[in-house]
Amino acid sequence: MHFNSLSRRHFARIAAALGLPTLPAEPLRAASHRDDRPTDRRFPDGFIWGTATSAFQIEGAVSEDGRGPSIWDRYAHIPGKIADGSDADVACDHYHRDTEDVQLMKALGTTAYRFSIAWPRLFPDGLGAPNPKGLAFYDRLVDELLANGIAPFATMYHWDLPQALQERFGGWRSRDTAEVFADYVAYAAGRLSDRVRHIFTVNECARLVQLGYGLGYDAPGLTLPQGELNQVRHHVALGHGLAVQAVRAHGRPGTKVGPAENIVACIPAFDAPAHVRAAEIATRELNAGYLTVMLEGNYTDAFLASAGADAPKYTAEDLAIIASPIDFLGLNVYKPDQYAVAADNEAGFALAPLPTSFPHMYSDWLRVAPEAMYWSPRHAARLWNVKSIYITENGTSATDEVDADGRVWDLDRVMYLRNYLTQLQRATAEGVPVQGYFLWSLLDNFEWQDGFEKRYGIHRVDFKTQVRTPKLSADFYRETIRRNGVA
Ligand code: GCO
Repeated sequence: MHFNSLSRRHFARIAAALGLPTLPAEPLRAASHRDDRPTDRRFPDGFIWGTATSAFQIEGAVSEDGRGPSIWDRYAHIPGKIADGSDADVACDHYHRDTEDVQLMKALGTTAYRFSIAWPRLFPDGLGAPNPKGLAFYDRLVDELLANGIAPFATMYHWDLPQALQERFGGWRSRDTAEVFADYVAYAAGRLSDRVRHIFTVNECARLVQLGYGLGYDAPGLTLPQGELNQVRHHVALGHGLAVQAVRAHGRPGTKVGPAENIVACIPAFDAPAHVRAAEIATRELNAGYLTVMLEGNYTDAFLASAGADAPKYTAEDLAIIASPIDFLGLNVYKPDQYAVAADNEAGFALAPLPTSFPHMYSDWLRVAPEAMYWSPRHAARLWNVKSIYITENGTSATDEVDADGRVWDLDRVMYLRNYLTQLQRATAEGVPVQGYFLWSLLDNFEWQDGFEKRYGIHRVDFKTQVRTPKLSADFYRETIRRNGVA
């Protein structure tokens, strides 16, 4: 039997018999002794530390106060779509526990919170008459955050499209959805941006299109042919641009707006100039459908050539809308998507195959390579001269075993976070303009098609009792925030 296979309880008994110290039942507190090591691994003064969630994944109350159904409500109730057969009808019951959850954020020392607004709460049918009770929830949440010194950062679309729009327009297959999305954003920004000074338009265009309309994993569960898929992608990018313009026209002057995109992270195989340049070129090409067109105002020649007859149909005006100037770039960074090497081909790069033994975290897709957190914002800053970047998501699932005292010693999540944050600090120390970091996630929550099987929170949620319990990673994050440097 390998030593590591001993159960924690068995080890505790051995430790007690040998008089060895067993784990403290109480949370680990920052050591009181002075630490004389250099403090040069600090983040910039004023760096913003936050946590991130999304409406559908935490709120529950799916039929309360006039909320209409979303495509994810419908999808989660289709047998076989969700790994554990669960749904988000209750989730973390955040709709009724928002005040308690704000106190969890405050106890961490965070000064910002990234949440999403549920379109079907404000417009149960996606358009038409707004639902005042739906808006009232976000009014209360924003006021509670501000009363506790936490800046609200609101995402307008985190995949919960009103089901009525799926039925009326075919969702993002129709340009009309992009148009009514802008109307919803105009309404929300008009009523909240006096206090919500940072707005993200769309969360992860890339994933909602590829997994929702291409591979059929996410709602609405479609598997469209490439040409139609490219047109969906164009409509979502157009929705982003129209939303930017809606915030400019209807939001309080000075409201800042930008996307929150899961950048295709292209990492140099190793840090040699030729491979670094190859990774930059790869980043531009592999993000052509979203970030590149948003920041350059055109689809790349290679993107259009590879699409051929399946290329999206668009006008010059569309491109100008998509490239509406933004104030910041939100990047969701989890994993290395591609490793690039220099190549003397037309593309200027080649992609190295990822070995099957490449390490990953508890989710198979979540390959672990902390340097993704250094290169992704650095590429964005160098390629597109972006002046303000937020890491809008970073975190990992873990097995999160609960010990006899109800504690979760998620050392794997702490290892992941420590190493990614070390790479992020490396980037900021070199002048990459990252203004803040939002940890995914404040709470264990409904992880889309994984249901509640994959836990990403730094607070454990007992979904039977709704009790929230800080994990070791919450202690780690609190200490990192306290010192503005990696603990
Ligand atoms: C995403 C979404 C989140 C996920 C998180 C873990 O990036 O896929 O924004 O809603 O829950 O990333 O997969």
